[in-house]
Amino acid sequence: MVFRKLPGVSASGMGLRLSQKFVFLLFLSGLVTLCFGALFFLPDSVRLKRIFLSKTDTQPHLKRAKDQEHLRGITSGKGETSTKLKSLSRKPSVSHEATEERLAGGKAQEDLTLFRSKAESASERATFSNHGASSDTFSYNKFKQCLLKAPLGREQGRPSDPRTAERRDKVKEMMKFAWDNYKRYAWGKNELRPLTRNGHIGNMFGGLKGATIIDSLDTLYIMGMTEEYNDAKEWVQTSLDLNSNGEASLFEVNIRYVGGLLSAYYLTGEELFKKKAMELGEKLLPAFNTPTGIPRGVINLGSGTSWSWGWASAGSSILAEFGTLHLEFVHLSELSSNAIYKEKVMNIRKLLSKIEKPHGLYPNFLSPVSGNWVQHHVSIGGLGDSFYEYLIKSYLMSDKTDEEAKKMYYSALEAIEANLVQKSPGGLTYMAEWRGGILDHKMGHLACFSGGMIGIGADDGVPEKRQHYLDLAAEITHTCHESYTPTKLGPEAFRFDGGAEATATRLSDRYYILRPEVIESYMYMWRLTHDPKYREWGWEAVEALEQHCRVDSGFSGIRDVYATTVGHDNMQQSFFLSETLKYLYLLFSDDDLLPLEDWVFNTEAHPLPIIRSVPPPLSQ
Ligand code: DMJ
Repeated sequence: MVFRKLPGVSASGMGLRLSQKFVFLLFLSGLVTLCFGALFFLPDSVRLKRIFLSKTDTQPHLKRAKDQEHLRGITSGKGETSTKLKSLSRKPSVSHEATEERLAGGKAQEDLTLFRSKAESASERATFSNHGASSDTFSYNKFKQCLLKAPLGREQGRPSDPRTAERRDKVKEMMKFAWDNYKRYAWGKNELRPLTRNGHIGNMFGGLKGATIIDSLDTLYIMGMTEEYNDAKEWVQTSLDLNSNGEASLFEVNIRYVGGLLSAYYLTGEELFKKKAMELGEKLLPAFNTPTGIPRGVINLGSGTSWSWGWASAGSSILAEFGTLHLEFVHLSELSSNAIYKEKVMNIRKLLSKIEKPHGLYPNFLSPVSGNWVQHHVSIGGLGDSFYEYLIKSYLMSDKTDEEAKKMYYSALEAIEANLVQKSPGGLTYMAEWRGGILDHKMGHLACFSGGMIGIGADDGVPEKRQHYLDLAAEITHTCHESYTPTKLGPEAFRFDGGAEATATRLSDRYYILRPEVIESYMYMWRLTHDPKYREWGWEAVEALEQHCRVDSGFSGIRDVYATTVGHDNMQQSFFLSETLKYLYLLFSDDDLLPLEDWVFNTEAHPLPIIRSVPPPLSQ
């Protein structure tokens, strides 16, 4: 740059003036930067902060170019208002510690309501709503204030009736026994082998380790097992390595790891869990890079390459796998303010909503290339099950705003009732499987979750069918209880033909691998009806687990539920700690421990909060 000499000013004098100006400008820009930077340290409620920092996207680092490209489209404002998720935020900040104490301490709901009524004037509430709809960053504090009740309830849900409290303590002891043995013999591995006293890694999680730890975090937390929870958290901090390079089941990694981490985050507020959930969520995105956006079942977590299961007909994807991502992916978007996750699952939804369905039913196999059904096998058990579960739970988790999910769920249920629901000669209601119009009179243990599912959806059906749905839920749960005999544990599949009434007729169907589905339905039916029989049935299961599955160093599945002397399969499944024991504990707890008004459970029993965009009405 050339400086022209000013009249009466020497070159050195001009240089001096210029450097003074430069120093002044430097000082000024420093001051501006300082003021702007200070905005970050202001509480969320300060208006200046809301004006200047209202669009702080937390865009996670993406490895794959395709996803980066997609993200750029979102963050650059393309379709921003339509894709942006409503935030949970709706209140200006109050003392974080005060709220934490109320909620974590399990104080009663009145406390929280009182706290709200004091803090919120009508105009403030209007502001929260508006703020909630436009804010980009997730505030854990605000999320907690959106809950109707304290997650852990009064006295952590301890029932006042001594017998029930004793039963609950027994379940906690079982959890401690299962956990301690896992810790002692299989720490960091995926599951415990309780007979040989070692760990099992398997090939379902693509080289990820510690499935039992991730699956147990929330169970340990709600049971108040602080020391064990802290050990689990420390392991996540120091040893959970997500940079694995193996072939994983997209479905299993999602429901156990992503679900487990999300739930641990929402319950505890530990940023570590959120960070890990986001990191893992990103690694799952390449599975959706198919011509239709329907993900394939298997993904290499390192390279992002994905493919279909070898056993799935003609390279198809499985309904229960690609249909069981919705809850977790919506929450990934919620936490990251990045719409990509929700878009992926909404795309699946769109295809399934539009596609022609034989008799209104959803077959289990779909081509990720053509988007057509590959064969007409329909089942509420394995291969289909949690797709239906996630429809009604998507509706509930959206605070009953996701009308499309609701419509799809009730139409599917209507088709299931018309085509699959049967009554046995002995009067048992069951769900048969459907193969291109031909019924197979068999029900899998997995299908027994449907008692609970139909139960939680009963109240939102058309008024004239609500009682019918509740009755149907009770009938199915009853049938599943009937299958639990004579060890009081149930087989993998049971039949209703050739004179069979909820019994396994094949040797290969007689095993029990510590599955939760029947107990899951007891838990929901208890919450919905308070019929004491559900607690009694749950207790029968506890006694049977103790008698047949408890071995010296943990719990094991058994090979034949009809044998007088059982053989063990040497596997303590991670879902035993995540689901079976959690549902039993909830069954013997008061309803305010993880109240259904605030939480939905993913298919691995990890509680995820209902997303509220409108503040709940204030109590007087
Ligand atoms: C769990 O991993 C989940 O409940 C899944 O939806 C089905 N199978 C197991 C438990 O049986």
